Amino acid sequence: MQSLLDALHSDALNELTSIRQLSDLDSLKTLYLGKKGKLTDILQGLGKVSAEERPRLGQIANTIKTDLLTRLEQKRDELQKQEWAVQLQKEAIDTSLPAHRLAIGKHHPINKTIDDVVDIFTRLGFSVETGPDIESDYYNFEALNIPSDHPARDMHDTFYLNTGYLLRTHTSPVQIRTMEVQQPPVKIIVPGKVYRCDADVSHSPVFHQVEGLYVSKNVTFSQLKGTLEHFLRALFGPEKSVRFRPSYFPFTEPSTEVDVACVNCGGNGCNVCKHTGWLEILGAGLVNRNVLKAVNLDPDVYTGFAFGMGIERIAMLRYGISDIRLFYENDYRFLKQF
Ligand code: 2U9
Repeated sequence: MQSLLDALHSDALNELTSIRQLSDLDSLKTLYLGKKGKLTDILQGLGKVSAEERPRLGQIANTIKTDLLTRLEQKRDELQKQEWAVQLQKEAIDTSLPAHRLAIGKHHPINKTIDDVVDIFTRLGFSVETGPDIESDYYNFEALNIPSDHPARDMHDTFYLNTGYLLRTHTSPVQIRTMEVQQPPVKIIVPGKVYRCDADVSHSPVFHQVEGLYVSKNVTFSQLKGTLEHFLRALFGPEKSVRFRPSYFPFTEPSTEVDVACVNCGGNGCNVCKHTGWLEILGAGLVNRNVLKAVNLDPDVYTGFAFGMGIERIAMLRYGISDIRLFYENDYRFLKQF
């Protein structure tokens, strides 16, 4: 029996040296030391051995078993380390390689234009006010000297909501709301979305306006002219020619429309300015007496100037964009150019 045990020991050690994979290690363990393995087989013959021999052989069998278990574990460690080494090699990361460049977001040209316009006015002491997109007929029209039978209502292409409510067609209701709660001097700039039922290459049913209002004692038309001239040169360049034409708005009297020399041809005439050499940028005027009365200000004590501009139009002229819809499609190829 001893020779059987010795043979088993050396066979197992031989096989162990040739093992290359962790999975084979388990099979070897089962084959020699498992419940139905070779060692158990041999020990079944222990019954036939004399009672004096039995403890000695039992001890030898135990020593062999312990030795094999130790060596199996050593081999397991060795193979595990080899496997990890191979895996590490395969999955190695070269930290010296340059990283993938992340696509960095850009300011949308509409927001950029709003920011630039608002910045110029805040530097002149205007503060920013905003208000709700859903307005009452009173704040959008009545208080601004546009009663329901006024022809100017047609020009606003209003989206009406439930009786008495609508989507604001201009940001002017914010100026009314501000004057209701703030005593003059009121000097505010009001950016925001406005809504008009109109759509083509240069009109969108939702667009952006920036309006301004200055109400105090002794506000004059020449202050309005100086302010707007400064604004237009700050936005379009210091040498730009500016002209004021007489116009009409229900909320201002007198009223004016303001042009700058064409950004495309410099005033010589081209498609962009329809061969006039001028681009219309702003509407403005002195606040109508009826509007001051609507907010309980005495028009013989207070005067004011107001102005308004469409941001999409300005952005299209600044960046040479011919279709307004490009602003709203969020095509990254368009947006990344700004
Ligand atoms: C109050 C009093 C007066 C705001 C003004 C304009 C002239 C004007 C247009 C420009 C292009 C609208 O987007 S657009 O179509 N705006 O021409 N806006 S004066 O006048 C006000 C506003 C509020 C209390």
